[in-house]
Amino acid sequence: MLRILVCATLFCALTSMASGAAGLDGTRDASYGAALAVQSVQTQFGDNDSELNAGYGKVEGGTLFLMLTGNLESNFNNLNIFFDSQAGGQNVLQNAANNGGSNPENGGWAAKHAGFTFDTGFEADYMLSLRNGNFGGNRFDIDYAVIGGGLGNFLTGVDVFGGSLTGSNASALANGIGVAFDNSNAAGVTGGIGAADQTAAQAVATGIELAIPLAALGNPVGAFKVSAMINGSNHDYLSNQFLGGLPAGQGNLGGDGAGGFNGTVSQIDLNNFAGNQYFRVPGDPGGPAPVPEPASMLLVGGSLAGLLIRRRLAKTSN
Ligand SMILES: [Ca+2]
Ligand SMILES: [Ca+2]
Ligand SMILES: [Ca+2]
Repeated sequence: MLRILVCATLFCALTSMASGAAGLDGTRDASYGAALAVQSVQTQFGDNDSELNAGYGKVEGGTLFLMLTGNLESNFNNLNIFFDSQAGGQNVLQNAANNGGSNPENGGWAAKHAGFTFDTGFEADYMLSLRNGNFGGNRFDIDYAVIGGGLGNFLTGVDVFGGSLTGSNASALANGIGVAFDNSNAAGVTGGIGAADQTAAQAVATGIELAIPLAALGNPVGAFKVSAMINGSNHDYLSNQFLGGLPAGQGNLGGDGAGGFNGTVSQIDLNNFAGNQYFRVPGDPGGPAPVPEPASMLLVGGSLAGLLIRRRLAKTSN
């Protein structure tokens, strides 16, 4: 009887973990807790058009919920989010596999990034690219790419909100990634290149929200890293909106790091800009305990058996 009760309790714990998902609606709810990254520089890509105010993340029931508050202009500017969630990967991004590198060819991003360098310690494994605009009607598109995965190793979700720039779709991509976009922010950071008002940035509650099954990120165990940035529609002109942020005083990077256009972002080396242009997402920040590893499961089993034996001993000694 005791054994059945214990199993039922374990089952309840496991199922409550799986059902802890927040509503995917583009609004930051309280369960995200404190920001993991806060914008450090005003936007030079359009106040309330293209701005990243702060980044939030939590892992629940095997899904990463990632919230980037702010706006994404409806001109097909790309919000590119890179994940360093596995050992290895590319600190220096390579070209597409059909052009001498190892990356998927979706959206032509890899050819524009060949040579782009992240801060030391960030080795990208996966990428999401999100954009919205009007081309044959309003649409919001999302791409997923496996960095170093070779030709064709990507997924594309086209017009995932059904004729709308904003909305929510819990299965926007075939691997179960969901996305929501609320573009209503009219506050947060302002236009310019000065220091961001970080209090205002943290007050913003709307923007891009993603639900990403950890399997789509290689099933990372523990904390992993995210680098988010807004690029132009052709992946060849970087804004100054990154998370983690660029230093105050920094304008758009463009293609040459100083706002100039040269057709690619290949020359950009984030080591040349103070601070880490990435942030860490805890594996399970303040949430329920992760599913035990097999070794600790044995320990639990062992101690339960011990408990049963002790109770039997206690009974017989009565
Ligand atoms: Ca703003
Ligand atoms: Ca990596
Ligand atoms: Ca840096």
